[in-house]
Amino acid sequence: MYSPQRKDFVSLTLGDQYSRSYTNGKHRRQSCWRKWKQLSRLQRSLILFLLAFLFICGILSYPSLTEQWRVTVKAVDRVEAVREAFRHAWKGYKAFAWGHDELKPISKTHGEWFGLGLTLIDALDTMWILGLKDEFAEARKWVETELSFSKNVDVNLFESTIRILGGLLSTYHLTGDTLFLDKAKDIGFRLMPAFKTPSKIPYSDVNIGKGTAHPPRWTTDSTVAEVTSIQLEFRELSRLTQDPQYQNAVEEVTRQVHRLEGKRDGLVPMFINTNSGKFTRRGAFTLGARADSYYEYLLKQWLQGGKKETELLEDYLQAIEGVRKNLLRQTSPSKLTFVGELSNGHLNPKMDHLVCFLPGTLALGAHNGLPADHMDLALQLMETCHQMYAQMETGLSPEIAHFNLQSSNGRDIDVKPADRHNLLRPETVESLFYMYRFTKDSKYRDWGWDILQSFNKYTRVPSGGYTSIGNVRDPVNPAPRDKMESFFLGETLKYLFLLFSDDSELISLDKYIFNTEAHPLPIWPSTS
Ligand code: DMJ
Repeated sequence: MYSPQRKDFVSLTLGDQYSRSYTNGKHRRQSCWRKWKQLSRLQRSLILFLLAFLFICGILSYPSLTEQWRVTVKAVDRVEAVREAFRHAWKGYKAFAWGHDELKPISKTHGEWFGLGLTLIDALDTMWILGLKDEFAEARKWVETELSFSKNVDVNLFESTIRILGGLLSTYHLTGDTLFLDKAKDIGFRLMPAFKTPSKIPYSDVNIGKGTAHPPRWTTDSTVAEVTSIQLEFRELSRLTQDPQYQNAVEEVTRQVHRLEGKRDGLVPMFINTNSGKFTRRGAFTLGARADSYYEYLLKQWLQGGKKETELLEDYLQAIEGVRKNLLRQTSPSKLTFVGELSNGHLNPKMDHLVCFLPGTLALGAHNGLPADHMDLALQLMETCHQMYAQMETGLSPEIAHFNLQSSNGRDIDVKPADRHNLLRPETVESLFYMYRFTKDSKYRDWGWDILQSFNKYTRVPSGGYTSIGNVRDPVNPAPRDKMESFFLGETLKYLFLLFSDDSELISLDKYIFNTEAHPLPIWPSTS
């Protein structure tokens, strides 16, 4: 008797609750309907209009919300794809070239240039920026225990400054680890004999063990880009060490080049003599090899020093006008803007891939208050550099492109057989990074993504590493060259990562300038 009673009680109670809420709901609906009927026709129309408006807003914002979500997911995927590419490159370097200058990924061995672990040092700050802690820790250990500059080796002043000194200084800034500053001081000091020349324009080569320097065997000339693109690093070394000798040496070069005869509307020749201090082999002007970073460092030194050194700015502005006046042309049929080369008054319609640093540099200048038409030019040149990739069968740019100026039919871009190689260079992705940071136009990310995919398709070596290739026009046989340049890790992958990263405070362009090897150095605080 007990259980049924309890059961009845429960079912009754529930039934009562349900019936109460049911009648309540019904009652509420009836009273709502009554209230609605009591409203005037105008009031009812207004409410209906408002509801319809909210409904349409919801429908319209749905795609943009989903698009935003899609973009975020895509950015995360792309950032991860760069990390994966770095790990793959590092795997090859670790397995076959650990502690050596360069990986030869096909033959699974290494190449030596200076014998100083160039790839490892060039890649230090990239690992830090990509958040690859384990890889960074093992590389740091190598620097601590194995890296010695007390070696009887000849190194190129420019290359070791931008890659080794620059790499160590930026890693010191990012990590605060004084191991890297000590190593930077050591190599900086050992490079100083290069400046002991009759003119104080440095020699190209230094023996860092013996403390002697010399020009290349066949000439007493140095390359203009080389002697004018070591300033950011040596100036920073002086600031950190409070020892002015480094800054004094490189600024003497800047002063002399500023005054020199033989420029054309601010454009510099490619060679300078270490005895006379004068330009030689005058009459040839390019923004490519042997002159490129002269222009880059004018702007970046001006920024590094807090926009006070007006001669640097004047030289930069004059040079960009010189580019417009002497070197700028448009192709046929598509009107691509490019920077040609001038040789004894004759315009040669060719452009090195190296010139693709220029859109990024122009955009950086415009971001810092230089004329808006610098940005216009940056936009046009960026398109051309993109086309240098997009029009090739592998999606990778050749080392040098020739452009069509004839109005008759033809392709805008032609590549000579000897220029079809790709060395995994960074300049285009470098500029894409600047352009994206300043415009937020997602097409720059998409172009960078296409490039990364082409690197993965045509230059990735299964056992680890990436290789430069000999023919960007042949997707069936791109002709691997068996060499991974240190700048692929130091620059190319770093700029791709920063291009895809949504964190624009990660190496803010208002706080850092990148040296020409993509090593970020701080813009000096105004008290420096
Ligand atoms: C790098 O060593 C530097 O970017 C330099 O300014 C030019 N050449 C290579 C990359 O292409």
